[in-house]
Amino acid sequence: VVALSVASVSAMFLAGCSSDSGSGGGSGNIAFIQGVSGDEFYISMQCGIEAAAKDAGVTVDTQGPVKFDPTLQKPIVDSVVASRPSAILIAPTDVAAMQAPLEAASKAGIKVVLVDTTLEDPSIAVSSISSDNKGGGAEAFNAIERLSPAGGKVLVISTDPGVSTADARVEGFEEAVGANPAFDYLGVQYSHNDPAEAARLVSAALAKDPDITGIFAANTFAAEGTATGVRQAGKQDQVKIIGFDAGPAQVKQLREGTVQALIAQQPDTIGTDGVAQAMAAINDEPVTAEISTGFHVITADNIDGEGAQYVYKS
Ligand code: T6T
Repeated sequence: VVALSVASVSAMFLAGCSSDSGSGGGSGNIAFIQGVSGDEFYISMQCGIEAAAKDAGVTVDTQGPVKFDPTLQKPIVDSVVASRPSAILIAPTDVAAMQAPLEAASKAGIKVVLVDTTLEDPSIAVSSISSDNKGGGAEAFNAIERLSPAGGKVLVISTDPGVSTADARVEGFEEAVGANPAFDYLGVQYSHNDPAEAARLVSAALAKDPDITGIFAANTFAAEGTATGVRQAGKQDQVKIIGFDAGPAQVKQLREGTVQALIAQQPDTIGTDGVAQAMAAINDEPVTAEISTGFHVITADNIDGEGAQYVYKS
C-alpha cells in the first residue's frame, strides 16, 4: 500500500530546475518529504533543496504522498526514519497527526526541519521555515477591498482544517475582513485540496448568494477550483478572486482576468534555507528556530516585470 501511495524522485534534478550550483565537500543525506507530490509549490521547493544540497555536497531523496493527507504521509515518515537520514525536511500535512511521527524522528537523532507547514509543538524541530501566511491572508483581503471599495459579501475557500499554512491565511483574512463593516463575511469552506470540490462549493455558494463580490482561495488547488466555479456561473466580471500561490495555471487565470491577484510564496528560498538549517544542525552549529520568507503580490500589472520571478516551477 505504501509503495503505491508514494511518488519518489531520488537525487536528481527536475526538468524545471536550474542546476548551475557547485558541489561542496560535506557529508550526510537529507530526506525531503513533501506535503503532496506533483504540486508546483513543492516541486519549486525541491529545486531549492537540491541546488543547496549540491552546494553542500549532500544527497537528497524526495518523496511525497499522492494526496495532502496525514494517513498517507505518516507511513512515508516512518520508513524514512527507519532509513536514518542525517536530516528530514518536511511539510507536515496536519498539525496534530504528524506530531508523534516527527517526534520519533527527532528522538532517533534525525535533525527535523519544518518547511512550509508546522506542528502543534514545533520545538521537536531544529528550525521552522515558512511564508508569512497570516500576513498574506490579510493582504488578500486588502486586495479585495481595493478592487471592491463599496464592500459586499466575501467567502473563503480553504483546504482542510489542521493545515497550518492555510489556517493562518484564513485567520489573517478573517481579522482583516472583521475590521471593515462594509463587508459581509460568509465564512470558510473546505475543499480538501480538490479543485473539483472547490468548484462545487463555489457554485453552491453563488446559487445561495448570487451577489458575492469577492472570494479568497487559500492555496493552489482551492484557487483553481474557485476560478472554475466562478467561470461556470458566468460571474467573472462580478466576483473578484484572490488566490494564494503562483503556479503556471494560476498565472494563466490571472492573465485571462478570471483571478485578480496572487499571493506568491518563495518555495525555492524555503528549500535553500531549510538545507542551510539542516546542515548547521548536523554540524553542531547555531540554528535559527523560526524563519519567515514573506510573500509577494502578483497582479496583471507586474506579472511581466518584477512579479515574473515569483512564478513557481512545474
Ligand atoms: O499553498 C501551498 C502550501 O504552502 C500549503 O501548505 C499547501 O498547499 C500548497 O502546497 C499549494 O500549492
